[in-house]
Amino acid sequence: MSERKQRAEADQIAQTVLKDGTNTQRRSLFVSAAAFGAAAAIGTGSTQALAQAPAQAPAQAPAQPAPAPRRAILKDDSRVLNIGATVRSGNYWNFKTFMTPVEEFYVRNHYPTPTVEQRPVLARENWKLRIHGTSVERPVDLSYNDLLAMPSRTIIATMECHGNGRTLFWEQDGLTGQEVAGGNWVLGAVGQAEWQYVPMSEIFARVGIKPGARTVLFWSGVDGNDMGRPMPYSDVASLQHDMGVCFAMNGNPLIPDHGAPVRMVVPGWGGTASIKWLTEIRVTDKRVWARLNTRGEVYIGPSYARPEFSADDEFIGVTADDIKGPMVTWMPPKSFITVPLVLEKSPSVPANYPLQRGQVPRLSAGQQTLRGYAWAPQHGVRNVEVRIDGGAWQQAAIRPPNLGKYTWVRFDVPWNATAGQHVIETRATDTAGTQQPEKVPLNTLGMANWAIPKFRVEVV
Ligand SMILES: Nc1nc2c(c(=O)[nH]1)N[C@H]1C(S)=C(S)[C@@H](COP(=O)(O)O)O[C@H]1N2
Ligand SMILES: [Mo]
Repeated sequence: MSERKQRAEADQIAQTVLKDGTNTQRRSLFVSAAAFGAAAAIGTGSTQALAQAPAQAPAQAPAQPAPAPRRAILKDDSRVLNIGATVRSGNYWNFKTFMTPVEEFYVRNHYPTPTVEQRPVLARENWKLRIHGTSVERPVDLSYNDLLAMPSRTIIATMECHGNGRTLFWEQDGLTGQEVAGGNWVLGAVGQAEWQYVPMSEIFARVGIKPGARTVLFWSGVDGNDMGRPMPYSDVASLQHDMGVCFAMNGNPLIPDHGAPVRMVVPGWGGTASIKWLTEIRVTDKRVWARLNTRGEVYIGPSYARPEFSADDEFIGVTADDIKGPMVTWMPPKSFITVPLVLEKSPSVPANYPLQRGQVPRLSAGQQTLRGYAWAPQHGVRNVEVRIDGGAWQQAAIRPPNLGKYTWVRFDVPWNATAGQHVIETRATDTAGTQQPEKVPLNTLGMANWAIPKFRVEVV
């Protein structure tokens, strides 16, 4: 199936999901009753329309019951934001906990979540992980039970989509909305979980790696035939204890939306490296190019050099012409307060966003505590600062725990809010001294925008 056809199919599924009305109920302190009522009314109308459909079916309807509408994402929509066909954002303005519950964790799929019914290979008893390649001494096929019998570790780490914060390009950089394409995550394509995994060090020890390995290709091929990510062997080797083949999230087996039965987890790197529905790891002495390191999840723009390639490289479903820019690796330091960003210029406003286009969230006047999250997965958060209306930066208090790199911290800062419009900014600095900048260079896929976010509020 062509990419365009697949996208059209995904959009159609999303329409069904939107119409089923389950995703419209959202409570927020910030939303006026009128706005909320309008959203709920749309949902109710559609639900009734669907409920009446069977009664209008002709008498000679086929004996086969109509199949239930297929859902692109299986998790309940009540605790996530529906921003597109196969994508759900976390409702970051509602985040309170250090660990993100699985139900509130963002989902980023390029295709609908594959189920065991559609893809029997995903059943635990059928699942196999093939580990092979020119740089592997002893190729193996691991079953699910073989994997669980291997030594495993757990790590607490954030996972963040490369496109998280794309909204900041539209809202802050004075763009027309044409320059940057992609989903409107606002700031919620990030969450923190405890991942249980068999480290790459164990995998490598099991199969033996020959000298001269250059690339480790993590491949699914289950949800779409271009879903796999090559990683330089040197990066995998340096992360070999911290990244691995993951089978549990927050203490429970993975659910389908998060890659059941088995996915990769590469802490600190943009989410794409953490390939879901994993079936194959191939280690090779060649450089490898696929969709997710050529024209997807890469920095494309005047500030970014197109990577070098050679005729000897391996191309999977792409050609040298598809190589558009360097792939995103580590996610940069970022921060937010738990207030929904005003969406004014963004090309789209998610259907169940708590604010309508241009609507400014309201806070009551008086003593407030502004709360937020900051993360800097490569080196860990050193400090977080907040400033109001362009005034002096003030240190926020970082609330324990702070587990260092890979994890986020929660912070808070007191504010005596006076009536009127205000702008609140947050800035994280990591332990290497890297600080969120005022602006980041444009890239056309809107990757990794880590500029200081500006939260507009109206105090009444
Ligand atoms: N097979 C497969 N793996 C995938 C993807 C996908 O579409 N297919 N999306 C990637 C992207 S872009 C991200 S951000 C993470 C998201 O993981 P999550 O949905 O569990 O939050 O999965 C990655 N792994
Ligand atoms: Mo992503």
